[in-house]
Amino acid sequence: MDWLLPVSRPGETPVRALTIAGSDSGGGAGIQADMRTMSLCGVHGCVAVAAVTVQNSVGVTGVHEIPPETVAAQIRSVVTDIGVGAAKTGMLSSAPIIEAVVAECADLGIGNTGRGQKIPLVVDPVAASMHGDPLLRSDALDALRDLLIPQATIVTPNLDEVRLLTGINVVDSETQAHAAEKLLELGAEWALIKGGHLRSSAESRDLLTNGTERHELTSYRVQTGNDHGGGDTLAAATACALAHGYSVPGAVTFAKRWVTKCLESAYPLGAGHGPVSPLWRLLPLGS
Ligand code: PXL
Repeated sequence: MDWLLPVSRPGETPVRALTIAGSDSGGGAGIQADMRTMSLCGVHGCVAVAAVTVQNSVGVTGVHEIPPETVAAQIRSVVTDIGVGAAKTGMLSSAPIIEAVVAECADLGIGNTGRGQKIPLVVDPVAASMHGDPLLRSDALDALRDLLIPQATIVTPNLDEVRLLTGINVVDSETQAHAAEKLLELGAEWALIKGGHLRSSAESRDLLTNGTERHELTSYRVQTGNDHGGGDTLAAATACALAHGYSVPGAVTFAKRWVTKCLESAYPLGAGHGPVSPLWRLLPLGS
């Protein structure tokens, strides 16, 4: 377990990270998944809630958006007092919320701001739940593509989100590389194109590139129907490692191992899809 992130001593202030995302009342994805992973990675998680979903293991039946100025105020409040080593975005729901997040982050030095000193920003471009319920308004796609992606230190779409953002249907390594190029053209510093939804392959083969470096990250595919919150967990673990000062390839390598363990520990919940789980971390190491 020497791959795990270092943990602070009791009483010592831990490394901090910020999630700007939606709440999942079922506790499987969104802010709840981010906070679980941050806590069990030993990172203090701060939160800017962008939307509240009414949700269980079967689906999403309601969305209540937080006023954009309140989302921005949460970000400013924690960054200017507590300080964060990295931030991540998840469900942002609407164009006005995306615009407020982008402006606030730019002002606080979060993400690609065009200025020197910056706090890394992981953009998980959440568009829909695994049940197919929308988590992003259709008129917010342009804001996501044109405003938020250019601010990303790394963008971590699933293959449905890749299709939405680039129009490319990833079916093999060639289309995976093409999609990565497109996301870099949109302005992201790094793109991670997951192989997780390529159901035909026995392995999960993700491509991570910044246009100069190219990393193929392979892990075996964990067969489970309980993978709710998997993308959130990967992005949150990446943010945790970036907050610790890891390079982007180092952070994603850590996050892949983390999410694989969480997929192995996923459990059934309710009548639908259960969540990936970082609770394995509470077991004695090595068990
Ligand atoms: O897993 C993506 C996601 C992110 N955020 C919220 C969600 C979901 C999926 O359901 O509900 C709030």
